[in-house]
Amino acid sequence: MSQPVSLTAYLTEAAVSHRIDEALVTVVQQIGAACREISGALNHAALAGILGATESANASGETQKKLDLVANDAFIHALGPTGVVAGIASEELDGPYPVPGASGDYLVLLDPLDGSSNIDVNISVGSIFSILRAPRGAAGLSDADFLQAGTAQVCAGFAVYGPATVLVLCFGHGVQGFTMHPISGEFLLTQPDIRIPEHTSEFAINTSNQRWWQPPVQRYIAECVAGKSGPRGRDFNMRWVGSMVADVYRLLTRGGIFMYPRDTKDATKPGKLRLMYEANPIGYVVEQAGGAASTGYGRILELAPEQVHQRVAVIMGSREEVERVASYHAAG
Ligand code: P6P
Repeated sequence: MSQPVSLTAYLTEAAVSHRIDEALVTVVQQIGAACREISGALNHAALAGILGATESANASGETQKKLDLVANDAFIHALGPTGVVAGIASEELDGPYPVPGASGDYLVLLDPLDGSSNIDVNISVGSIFSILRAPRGAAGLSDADFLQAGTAQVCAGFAVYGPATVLVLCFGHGVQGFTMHPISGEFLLTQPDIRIPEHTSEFAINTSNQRWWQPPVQRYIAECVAGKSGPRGRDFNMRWVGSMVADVYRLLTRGGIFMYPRDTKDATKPGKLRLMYEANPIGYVVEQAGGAASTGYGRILELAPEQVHQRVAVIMGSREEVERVASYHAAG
């Protein structure tokens, strides 16, 4: 079996074929380095005594795990010295972080450790990243510079720290999946040009929230659960990992629909997941793989952001199913 293409070799070729500038290549290589470091930290966490929670909470009011901060630091230490990242926004930072001394043109938005409630029970977690251009470079950087629609992303992707550590990467020219070699730590292209199957019989949703779902979601899930004798005429399967990256990697691989819809549990929140560093980057990947990413009422990537930690309803995956759910929302 020939040696798969390395991330470095892929980036070198993509720089030419997709005119990706050297600075952006550097940013992605450093994101890969941070993911490699985080993978190692997770493998050793129980032995190093860094499982468990800290005394602090993030801007969304969620208790921070020790590894949330380890992951956040890994990205800052990997990206800061490049000089090409003007600023970083992160789930773990109250506000955007202007990188000292940077002269760069890129902004990086991060969920450094997605699904961290799963860490202590040894279930897959991940890192999510979104890359935007800094509209005025580093000199004039302001918080508003981060508030760009998902369609403005120049690159996005995520890592899953599971049985294997994988990196999913997209520059707007298709979706590439890399697997980290457990010994060399090199990311090798194992899933080139990922396409989501349009047709699926698998849904992912936290059904403990069922009593708070709005009617279109109630209808869609009830029809899936009704199975062969119901209006869908076939049985469906359900999965819910509790880590968006793990559920999405599955649907990228074998199809499916992932849903964290708006519900009435807290009427002040439009959803649970964050727009800027969860829904937008993952939605960008899903769309590029031939799927769809909707709030139920519109395309996620076209939303005009109002603040960096804002939440959004998320319905994404196999195009056929997402369009069905959106049609139920349109019908009211
Ligand atoms: P719940 C993890 O905290 C996360 O942001 C996503 O990765 C995941 O899909 C979701 O929240 C899980 O939420 O309410 O099922 O614990």
